[in-house]
Amino acid sequence: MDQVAFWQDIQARSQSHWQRWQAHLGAITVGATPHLSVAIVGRPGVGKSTLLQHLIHPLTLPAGATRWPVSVLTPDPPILWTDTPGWTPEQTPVIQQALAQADMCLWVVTPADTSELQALLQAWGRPVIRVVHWWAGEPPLWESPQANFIATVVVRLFPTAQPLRTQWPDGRVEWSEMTLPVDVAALQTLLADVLKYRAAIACVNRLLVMAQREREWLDQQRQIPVSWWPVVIKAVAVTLAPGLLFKVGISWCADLGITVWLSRRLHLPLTRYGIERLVMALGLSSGAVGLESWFAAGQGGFTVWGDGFWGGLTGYGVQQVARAYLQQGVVWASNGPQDLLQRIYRHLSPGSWLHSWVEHCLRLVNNLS
Ligand SMILES: Nc1nc2c(ncn2[C@@H]2O[C@H](COP(=O)(O)OP(=O)(O)OP(=O)(O)O)[C@@H](O)[C@H]2O)c(=O)[nH]1
Ligand SMILES: [Mg+2]
Repeated sequence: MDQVAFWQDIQARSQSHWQRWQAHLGAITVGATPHLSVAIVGRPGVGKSTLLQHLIHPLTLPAGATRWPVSVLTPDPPILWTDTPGWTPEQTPVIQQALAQADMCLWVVTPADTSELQALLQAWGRPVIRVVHWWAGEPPLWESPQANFIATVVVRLFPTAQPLRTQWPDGRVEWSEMTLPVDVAALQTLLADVLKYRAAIACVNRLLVMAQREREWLDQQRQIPVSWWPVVIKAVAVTLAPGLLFKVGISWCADLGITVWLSRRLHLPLTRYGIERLVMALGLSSGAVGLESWFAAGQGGFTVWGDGFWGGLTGYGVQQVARAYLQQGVVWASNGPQDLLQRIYRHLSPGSWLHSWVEHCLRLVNNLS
C-alpha cells in the first residue's frame, strides 16, 4: 500500500470509529483544517512574538491586540500561526486553549531556560519543535530530539554582535566585532519539511484526542455501580431450577442475559475482542454453580442457600468481567484509536521522528488505559 493510500485508509477508519461514538466523544477540531495550525509558546519575554513576526513577514501581527491568543494565517506556507502570552499560571487557560486547537507547537526557549514546560508539553503529546533563541555566548548544545520533541533548532531573532579573532601571518592577533544577522532559515526549512507530513500529523493527533476522550468516557462508565437485581434474579432462578443440569443451563443463560443487558445499559457493543475471556468467565461461572450443586446434593437446606449464594456471586462476577470486556472492545476494536496508532507505528520506518513520536503517543494512550 502506498503512503497516500495508507493514510487515507487510517483516516477513513478513524472517521468511521469517531462517527460511531460521536455522541460520547464530542467534536474533534484538531486536524480538521486544510492548513497546519502552529501555536507558539514559551515563558514571558523569550521572543515568541519576535519569532512569529519573522516567520509571517511581510504580514504583521495585529498591533495592540488585547485578546489572546492572536492568530495569523499565511497562505504560503499554509499555516495558521497562533501567538500566546508568556507562560504564567494566570495565562495557563489561554495557552491551553491555543494548544487544544494546534496541530503542533514551537516552544521558544533561551539557552538559560529551565524546562518546567517540558513535562506539560510531553503530556500534551502533539509534535513540539524546541526553538532556542540564541543571542550571546557559545552556541547552545541540546540533546537529540526524542518522543514528541521532534527537533531542536537555534535561531537568532535580533542582529547579534559577535567577537571576531583575526591572526595575521606575522603572529599578530586582532580582535574586532562583527554583527550576525537575524537567522530563522533553519526553522523555516524544518517547517517546510514537517508540512510534507501534514496528513500524518493531523491523523495521529486526532487518534490521540480520540483515545483520551474515550478514556474519559469509559472512566465515567466505571463509576456506574453494579446492578443488584440481575444478581438477585439469577440467585433465585438457580435456586428454583430442578436438577443439576437445569441449574447449569439457567446459570449460563442468565450470565449471557446479564452480558447483553450490560451492553445495552453501557451503550457498548458486543465485539470479538477479548470474547474468549468472556466465554471462559461464563464457563467458570456455570461450572462453579454446577460443582456447588453437585457437592451439596442431599444436604437439604444447605443446597438452597448454597445455590442462591453461588448463583448471586457468579452473577456479580460476570457483571465485572463483562464490563471490562465491553470497554476493551471499544478501545481495541479494529478501528479503535489504540489499534490504529499501533498500525501506524508498524508502518513507519524506525529512526524517523514520526516513528518516535507515534511510539510516544502509544505510550501515552497505554498509560491512560
Ligand atoms: N538580544 C536582543 N534582545 C532583544 C532586543 N530587543 C528586545 N529584546 C528582548 O527580546 C525579548 C523578545 O521580546 P518578545 O518577542 O516580545 O517576547 P515574547 O516572548 O513575545 O514576550 P511576551 O509576549 O511578553 O511573553 C524581550 O525580552 C526583549 O527584551 C535586541 O535588540 N537584542
Ligand atoms: Mg509576545
